[in-house]
Amino acid sequence: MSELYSVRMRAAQGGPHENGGHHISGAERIVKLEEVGSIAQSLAERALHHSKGTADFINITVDLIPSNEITYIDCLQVEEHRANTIVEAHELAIELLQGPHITEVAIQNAINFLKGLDSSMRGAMLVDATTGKRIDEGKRGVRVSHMDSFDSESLGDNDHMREALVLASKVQSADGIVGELCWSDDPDYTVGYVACNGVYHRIPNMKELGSDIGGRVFFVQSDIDSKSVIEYLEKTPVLVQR
Ligand code: PML
Ligand code: MG
Repeated sequence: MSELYSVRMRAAQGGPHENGGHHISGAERIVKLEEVGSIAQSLAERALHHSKGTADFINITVDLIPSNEITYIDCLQVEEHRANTIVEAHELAIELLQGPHITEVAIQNAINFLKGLDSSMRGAMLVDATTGKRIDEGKRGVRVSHMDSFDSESLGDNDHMREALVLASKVQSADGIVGELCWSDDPDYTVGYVACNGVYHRIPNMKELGSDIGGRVFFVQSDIDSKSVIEYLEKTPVLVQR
């Protein structure tokens, strides 16, 4: 088998993220050597033609993944839902996530944390699934990385959905994570999702059209070893199979 490479792009406006630049776009793939050049180019193009604005900082990182370091996981099942208003969408999100592992207060808090952001975070918040308290520190959040799908193209031509499904599958495969809530920070994209119990539930109208505030919350069990979970989410190379 030929070697695989992780190709990751992050883009910002007003300088690099680490100097306070505003996050525009981030995306990544795991591909064969022959595809590295064309994928790097298409990721750069995306950062330069984005609904959140034109990036003035783009970082593309490429590194080899030794094949024995890759973890293979299953893709979540997809279920499509309807909701006519934001209120309906959030009620549905609560209904779907609530259960033995996640309390209603935790979900309500998570919705309020996302709504209350004054600018989007690059990473996700971690919220205790029982108490609803936020347990990650600082403004960066947990940045899930080093993942792709085996047959990325067959997941369809909606980049938002394909990438979110891959990311959500990795997140749900982590020990101690029991659910996720997400809506996009892209102003023209209002479909969001919740993930739990092996299912990716797509929900329309999760936020106002035109809003550039969005993000992710991961619901975690109280006794989680957050250091090793974060290490898995950010660093372990994962390929999602269907
Ligand atoms: C994002 O763009 O950051 C999140 C995308 C959510 C995708 C929801 C879907 O269409 O399934
Ligand atoms: Mg985005």
